[in-house]
Amino acid sequence: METRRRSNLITILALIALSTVAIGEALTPQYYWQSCPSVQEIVRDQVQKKIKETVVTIPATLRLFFHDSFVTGSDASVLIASPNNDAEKDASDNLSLAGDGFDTVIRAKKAVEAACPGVVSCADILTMATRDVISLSGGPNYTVELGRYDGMISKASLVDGNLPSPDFNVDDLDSMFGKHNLDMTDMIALSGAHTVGFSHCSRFANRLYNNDGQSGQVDPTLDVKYASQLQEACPTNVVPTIAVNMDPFTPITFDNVYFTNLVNGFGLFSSDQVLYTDTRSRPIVQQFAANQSAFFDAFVTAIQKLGALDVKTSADGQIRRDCTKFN
Ligand code: HEM
Ligand SMILES: *[C@@H]1O[C@H](CO)[C@@H](O)[C@H](O)[C@H]1NC(C)=O
Ligand SMILES: *[C@@H]1O[C@H](CO)[C@@H](O)[C@H](O)[C@H]1NC(C)=O
Ligand SMILES: CC(=O)N[C@H]1CO[C@H](CO)[C@@H](O)[C@@H]1O
Repeated sequence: METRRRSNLITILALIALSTVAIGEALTPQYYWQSCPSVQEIVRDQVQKKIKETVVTIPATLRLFFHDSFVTGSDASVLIASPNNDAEKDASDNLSLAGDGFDTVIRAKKAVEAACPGVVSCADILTMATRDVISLSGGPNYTVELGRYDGMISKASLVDGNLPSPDFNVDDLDSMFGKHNLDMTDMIALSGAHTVGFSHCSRFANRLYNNDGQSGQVDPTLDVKYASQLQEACPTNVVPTIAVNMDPFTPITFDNVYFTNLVNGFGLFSSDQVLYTDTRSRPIVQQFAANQSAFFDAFVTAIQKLGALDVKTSADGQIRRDCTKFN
């Protein structure tokens, strides 16, 4: 009796402690209101300047945020540079991460440090910069939750098996996104990020020349004319540096054309096109193709979930001085 009462009390105290931590460390849009009131304007200004130099900034930053969040959470672990080439960014899946995404965060961090040194995390700067590239390219402008700490672990080996592959089917995609509590709608909306940016030929060449492992076979779900245009852009003896727009119609605008592309057979990866060919995901693709606001609403919900994955706190993180190095 006595023991049970004591253990109940311990349970209650433990619950209070847990909820205090959760509330104390919860992300909030107001996180820097006192410590760095103009952080959002400073970041947006840097992002805008960088986009004027090169539009590659837009897809590069967005993809960097995705890769960071899916591997050990939204904690800027992907930014760490390693002398031994064994950090997260050195993993083979990261080979194609464009340097302009890294550069955007590094520049914004420098400007933020000049105004309020030592208080804003690189993870929050990447989150703000991602919102900015989306809203500055025609996409939704949404409120970002802030208060992330920067992670203390960055390993190439942790990337393996944690990023989706362009030959995934709907079950593969759903199970990988589901591990992060992202449902089918979240997964489809986030795939809409492929409305901007480039892909190297090697990531989809099998659909042009060797579909289902059959030599000479073209993926029948590809629009015929698009398939031959892609074959022209990506000859079989292709040099690995060639890349094509993922949305051939509006490649630098964040819009719902990605989804109308899927309806018309213009999905670049089979992981894109299966969202339309699979009857379980097709209704959502059709809805996003017909209604851009519906896509934007779902995208904002999903990307906010992405930014809340495995967030670090003062207990297991730090505010990095240099985004590419642990303090
Ligand atoms: C659904 C599963 C996904 C797969 C299989 C996938 C795969 C890929 C691949 C293979 C590339 C081309 C890389 C290259 O060759 O340069 C790419 C590019 C890109 N991905 Fe994804 N991705 C997925 C989801 C996402 C998500 C959720 C986002 C962001 C929210 C995203 C954002 C991007 C962007 C913006 C690019 C263009 C990068 C650039 O131009 O530098 N992707 N993706
Ligand atoms: C997004 O909203 C903020 C706050 O209202 C505003 O200052 C900013 O200019 C907006 N960005 C775009 C690209 O419209
Ligand atoms: C489009 O989606 C928006 C936002 O989800 C919704 O409010 C609106 O009713 C939809 N429009 C149509 C024509 O279905
Ligand atoms: C942008 C970037 O840092 N890419 C790196 C990805 O991994 C390769 C292989 O280790 C590096 O050479 C790249 O610099």
